[in-house]
Amino acid sequence: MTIETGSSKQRVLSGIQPSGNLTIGNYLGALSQWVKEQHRYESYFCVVDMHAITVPQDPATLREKTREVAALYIASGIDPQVATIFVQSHVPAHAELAWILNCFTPIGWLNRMTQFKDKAAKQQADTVSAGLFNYPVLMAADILLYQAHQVPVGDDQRQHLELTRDVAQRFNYLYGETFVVPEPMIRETGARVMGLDDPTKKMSKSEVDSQYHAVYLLDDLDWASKKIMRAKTDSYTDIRFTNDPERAGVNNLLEIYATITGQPHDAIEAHFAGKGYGVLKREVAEVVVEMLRPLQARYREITSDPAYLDGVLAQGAERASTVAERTLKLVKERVGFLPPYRRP
Ligand code: AQP
Repeated sequence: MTIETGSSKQRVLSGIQPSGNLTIGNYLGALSQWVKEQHRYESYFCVVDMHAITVPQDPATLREKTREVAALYIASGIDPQVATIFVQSHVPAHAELAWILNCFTPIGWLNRMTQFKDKAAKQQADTVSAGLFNYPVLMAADILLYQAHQVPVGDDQRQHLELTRDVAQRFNYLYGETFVVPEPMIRETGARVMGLDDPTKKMSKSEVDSQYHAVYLLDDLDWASKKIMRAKTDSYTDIRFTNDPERAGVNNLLEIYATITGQPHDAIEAHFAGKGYGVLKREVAEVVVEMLRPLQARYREITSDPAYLDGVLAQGAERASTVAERTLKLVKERVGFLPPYRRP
């Protein structure tokens, strides 16, 4: 049986947490793919503030970052007339479905999640929240509510996507076809941009120990360039793509260059043959800066009119709720909840 979505296009859903400053990793791994695919799919892009509170957040900063991330979606090229942009907490169906799915997700599945282990390890054991543990179930709810066929994410989200598929299949097996089982859409280059200060670690917006870790989308352009010029490399001299962990820094710079320029690996290696790391860094810095320049100009334009963003988010919440509530209603019927109470 195919699940009726009421659209001739397949659906896409993805989101980013407003848990810090968006990095070029978020852009290259996720956002740039969303922009590319928005016309091909019926797309839903949310700012996942409910995910963000799985680790401590300052309320005023969370509000500010939620708007900033939404504006960055538009500045990156998501057209709110084409795709639905919304804030997760504006659509209560996410929390409701997450609870129901929690009741169908074995703890053993969640115990295997590496992101939980990594994030829990950064906190004092007695402060790690149940929300952080259940994060992948909320993510499953986000995706399954919209009957998304494809989920464009970076490589770090692969395991959560697998869990989403498992949860959907389990529910479908128990109650009959209810959810589309989604596929990950993970790009070949740029799916895992590494830290500039430590290329063995993923570039992450919440990694704030070193000021040289990441380039942020709203960084001053000279400062962004300086960070790339200081990126960790190695003591070899040749410039080529490699899996050698000792050379992860150079490989990371080449991957960033390849993702932005779209050039094939052999052409890039030929271009840099015989050149030094200084040239590599300078040219990577140039392409990053030229990518950020128009994005930042659009961001300034969007944020100069707060009412415009309010309107986009209000319209997005309306559109998203309509779709989400349809799925939630079906799920509630399937599990045996009474129909909604109506005032006599
Ligand atoms: N370094 C990266 N390379 C490629 N893609 C990345 N993504 C994140 N980092 C990289 C992708 O960006 C999207 C947003 O992710 P998220 O905000 O939901 O959380 P995350 O995956 O945990 O990303 P961060 O930046 O590391 O956030 P924090 O530090 O708050 O946990 C996802 O599609 C992700 O794959």
